[in-house]
Amino acid sequence: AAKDAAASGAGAAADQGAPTIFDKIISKQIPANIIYEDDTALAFRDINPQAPVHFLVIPKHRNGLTQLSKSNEGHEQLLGHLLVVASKVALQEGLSDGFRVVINDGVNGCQSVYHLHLHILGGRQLTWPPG
Ligand code: IU
Repeated sequence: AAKDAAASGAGAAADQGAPTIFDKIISKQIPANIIYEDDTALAFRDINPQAPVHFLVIPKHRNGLTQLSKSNEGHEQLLGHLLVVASKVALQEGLSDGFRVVINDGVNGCQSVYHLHLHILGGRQLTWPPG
């Protein structure tokens, strides 16, 4: 349903919150190191990497998902797709020994860009717990 809404153009109207820099990355107004793209998702390298491999997976149409805590049942297909893309691209990036997927939500989660995004980190032994 989320995909259909995005394809029909309803996504833009459904989006809440101000545009972010990710909109300009999606529209290619500003360059990013894009490593995967399909109809609904985009993956690009994080500009400030925290691991040898650090990329973001984002929905092309935000569909109200400024952050994960705005999600509802209507987002299930999109959220599932983003996780599958994260895994596929992680393997494409050589992370066969493992990796981490992070979603920062809100102020306490240290979210800085209010367009839902998954961080995928790998290429070294990560530690736990995170900061
Ligand atoms: P956060 O979860 O909202 O804190 O993560 C935002 C990420 O977006 C952060 O890791 C930034 O380095 C990254 N980023 C980017 O890759 N390109 C940009 O133009 C901007 C932020 I602004």
